[in-house]
Amino acid sequence: MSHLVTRTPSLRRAAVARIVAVCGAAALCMATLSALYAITAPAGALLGQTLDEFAQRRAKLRQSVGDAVVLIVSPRADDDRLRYRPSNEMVYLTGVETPGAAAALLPAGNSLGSNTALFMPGSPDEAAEARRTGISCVRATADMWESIAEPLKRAASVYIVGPVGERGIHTASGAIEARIKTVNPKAEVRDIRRHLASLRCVKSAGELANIKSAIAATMRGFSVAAREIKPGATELAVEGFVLFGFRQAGAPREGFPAVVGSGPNSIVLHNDPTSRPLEKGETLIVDIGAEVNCYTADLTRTFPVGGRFTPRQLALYELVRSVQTACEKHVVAGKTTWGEINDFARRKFRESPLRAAAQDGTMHTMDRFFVHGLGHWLGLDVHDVGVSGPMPVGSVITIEPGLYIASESIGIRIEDDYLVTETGVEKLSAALPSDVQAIQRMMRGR
Ligand SMILES: [Mn+2]
Repeated sequence: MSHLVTRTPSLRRAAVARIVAVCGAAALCMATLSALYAITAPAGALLGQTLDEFAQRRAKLRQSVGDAVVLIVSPRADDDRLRYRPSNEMVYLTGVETPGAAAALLPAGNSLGSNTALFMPGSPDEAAEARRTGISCVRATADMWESIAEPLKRAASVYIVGPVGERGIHTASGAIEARIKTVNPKAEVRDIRRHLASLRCVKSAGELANIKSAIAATMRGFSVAAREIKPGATELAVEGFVLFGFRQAGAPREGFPAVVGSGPNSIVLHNDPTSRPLEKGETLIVDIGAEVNCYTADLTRTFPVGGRFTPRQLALYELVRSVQTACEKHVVAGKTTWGEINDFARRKFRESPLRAAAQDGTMHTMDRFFVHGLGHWLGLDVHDVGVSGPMPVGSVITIEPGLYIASESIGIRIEDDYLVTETGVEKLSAALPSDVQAIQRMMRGR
């Protein structure tokens, strides 16, 4: 269930050796090594986190909902085409990945004699996973409604995941809401996600370690794929090499579908890779994120097909890099909001002396070609939940300026992942450089 954390030390050494073999610069190797060694998880850990981390989250959530009952139900694995992904709420609060498992947070003095009850579908393996959570009250999911009937009847409010009321009628949460109403018609059913969002925004030590592991696996994807970026290769093939690198590093899933776009497709923000062959002189955007222990990375690099940017591409590339650097320095925890830093990035693009043509031929300052938000929260989701106000210390963000000039078929984006700290930001993906020389080295496989 846990991935990188369950590797044996010798396997991990082998992975390190492979990464050393593909690294050129000594600085890159050292940073990569430390990122990999950070994967080591504490004893008794679940999904790379201590049992105490999960218990603290449940206690904080309990504080924010008072005497209400919180009921979290994981989806069942009923889709045989997609790899199962447990619900964020379940893994965040309990570390349990079992399909169809459920958890209830209950007010004190309830008939189960525990603040938390775990409900498992019932095989011996699943019982073993339940024991690893440290939650002592474990029942079968078949008995869930009967088990929580007494606390449900007493509850004025019950929180569930998902839309409630009219909006939830045709969803799984609608069925859960209806079931709650049959037990307690007077209970007010509410959505728990807003309460969880402010908790999830600030990362614990284990969550941060998972994001660093996801970044290390994503870097592996870049180093494998960069060598294959050459005229005649296709976007789909580049995606395949990216996924090969992810799996080699132990990441079982991606946090989002890989974006691989060349030439005219580099203008398309979420370009699904196609069989279009790459052509010399084009830019290629590779925006990828491996998932480790349910946490994802989100990194973008732009490569020159054929190994060299044209002077025009280079000027645009350096502008995007300089805007990213300026934005990194601009973040002040407790003060900077997304709205404000977006305005700041836009102003930086506008101040550049560069100009480009819109498709109607009119010339514009570069802010016209920065067509998306500067970044987002990162965590269990690639566009993670967060707070609406200033960025708190301990939150994790992306900073991803880009330029998309359709009239020249040039798309450029650079994206890195950052921890917001007391003194600014820590670049978690610093081991994957974005200067032109480093990009070219990566493409040469060094
Ligand atoms: Mn992103």
